[in-house]
Amino acid sequence: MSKYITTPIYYVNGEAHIGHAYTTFIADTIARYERLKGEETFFLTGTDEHGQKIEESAKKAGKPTQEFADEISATFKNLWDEFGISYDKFIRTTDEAHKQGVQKAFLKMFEKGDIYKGEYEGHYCVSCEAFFPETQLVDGEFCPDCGRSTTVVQEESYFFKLSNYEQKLLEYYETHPDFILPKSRANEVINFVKGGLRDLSVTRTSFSWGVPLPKEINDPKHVMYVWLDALLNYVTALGYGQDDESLMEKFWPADIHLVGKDILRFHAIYWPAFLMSLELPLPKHIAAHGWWTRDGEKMSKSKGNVVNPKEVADAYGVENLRYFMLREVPFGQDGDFSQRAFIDRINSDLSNDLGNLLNRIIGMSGKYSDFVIDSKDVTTYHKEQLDALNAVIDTLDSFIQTVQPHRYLEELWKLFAIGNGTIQEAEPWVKMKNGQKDEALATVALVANILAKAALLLSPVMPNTARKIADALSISIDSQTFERLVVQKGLLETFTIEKIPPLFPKIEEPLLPEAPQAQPNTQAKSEQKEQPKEEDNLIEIGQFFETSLKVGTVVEAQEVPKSKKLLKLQVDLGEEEPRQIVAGIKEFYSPESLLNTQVCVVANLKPAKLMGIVSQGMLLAAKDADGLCLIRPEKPKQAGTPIG
Ligand code: ME8
Repeated sequence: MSKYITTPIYYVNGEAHIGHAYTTFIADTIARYERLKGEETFFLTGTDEHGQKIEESAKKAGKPTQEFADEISATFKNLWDEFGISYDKFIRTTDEAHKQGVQKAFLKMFEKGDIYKGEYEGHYCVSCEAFFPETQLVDGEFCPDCGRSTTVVQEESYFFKLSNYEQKLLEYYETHPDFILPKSRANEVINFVKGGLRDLSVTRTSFSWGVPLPKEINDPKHVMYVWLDALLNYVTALGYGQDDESLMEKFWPADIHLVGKDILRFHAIYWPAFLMSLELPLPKHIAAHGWWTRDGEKMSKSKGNVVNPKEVADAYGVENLRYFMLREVPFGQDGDFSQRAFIDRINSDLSNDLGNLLNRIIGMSGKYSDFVIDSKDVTTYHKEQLDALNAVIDTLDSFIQTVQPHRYLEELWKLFAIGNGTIQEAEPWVKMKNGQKDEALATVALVANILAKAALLLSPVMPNTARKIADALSISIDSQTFERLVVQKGLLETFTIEKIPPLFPKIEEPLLPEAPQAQPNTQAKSEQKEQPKEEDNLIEIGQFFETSLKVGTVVEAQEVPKSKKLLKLQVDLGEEEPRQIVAGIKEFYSPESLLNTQVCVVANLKPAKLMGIVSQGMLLAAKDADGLCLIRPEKPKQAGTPIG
């Protein structure tokens, strides 16, 4: 069987940051895992280089557009090379072969009658490279996705008959419940389609940095809409519309398009509609991950808090970074990058659980058997542990197939818990003293087997680290060994373990400067001083219950344009409709990081207007000199659950 895994192609308007690295790490992990299983795998990444945004960025940089695109594209490619990303092809949308494929696709849709010429009048967000109908704009002007100002565009345009595909798409989602992963994200896509699809403008005349229309159409004023051009990369990379389409035959349809949630709509609505029009099969999964923030704040160049993946990798090691990012955040949810959390993961999971286990058996086998490890008595003395670890191993594949790398690692770590637990229980050092040498050596061999299987299974996430463990255990990381030790559940042959230096030295202090801190809030301090002393201000319990406090779930979050402090939220309180709440938390939370999280709400406040927007409640939060944090229930509770 063959497997085809892709990342988005990244815009060349700025260098890679931690979010790009995250998507690429997950895709690389899946590709490596499939190769290890012996699947023929094609892993695609690359850069998206056309469109108004790139043209404008190049102008700002004072460079010819192609030269600018060449430079930034190279920074992505070099970074992935430095990180050892195992891509099979790095596509650029300025590649001639890609442009040829895109023109072929356009012509096919045109000849079929799915593309027609008309007049476009609407609102365009250059940053998102997306059109929005007036009804979707915030305050009649701002982009509903990024909050930036949109511009009114009126021009002749070719349209794709997206409206024709509304029903077909809905049927497809219905019959393919795993198309969108995690499944919890499918509803937002389905609701969007159910809300009605308008035909999509797929050409522009107001700038020229794009793929020209096919010469058969003979309309040189137009260039293609950047998303049509970009999405087609997934098939042009396999030779679509070019002379040799053998890769297309082997690898299409894609198994997984990995994307961030910001571009799910493009991949789960436009892309399948284009493919239906081209009469090509649809990808098996679109897997959308969440958004990374830094120390709870949205990353932005102006705040100077963007995490540079190269700096982090140089300080802590790229494989530690891969492990942290994949393990820390449940796939699909937003994640926060903090050095504290990162260091805790390295020290506790890698250094304690894994590193110490390896050191212990190197030490024990050195003392008990001159480093020779023999599995001959493992089944006799440790049948129960072998069954337990095989049961864990059997669950792992499903976590890759359903794109849950955090669950994969969480379960994999159970193997080390079995190893550490067995040593503690079996006390091989006591057995050695009591003359039960076979039993003591069987425990050491059990743990060596655990480490060997775990090294194979960890290798897609931490390839070099896993190789070092494998070297010490005299095995190689390849499909045959994977088949023998993991799939067939075989045991290691007799070998001499190699003494290697600790793989994960403990990290005591952050190795990078901390993100710029929020300024101490002097106003908050003086407000605190003026509060009456608690004992002077005692209330009856009934007075407390006059306040209705409830748990709510944030179902929508947007910036309030032109406001530095305010976010507009829709909070589900278990009532007929979500409540609109305007909260002064924008400096501390990005709208994305709040989505689907829970908050505590004062639910019986009189409605108030903030910047002209009605607010029907207040969020509970704590603020000190270090900043503000929301008060949330410790465990998820049903929306509307009363607090008190
Ligand atoms: O959208 N957290 O390119 P792009 C998590 N060219 N992931 C993040 C992130 C963050 N803070 N920031 C970026 C484009 N990403 C189009 C794609 S595909 C046919 C065309 C990741 O450079 C995430 O994967 O804006 C997101 O989807 C992608 O970068 C957007 O990259």
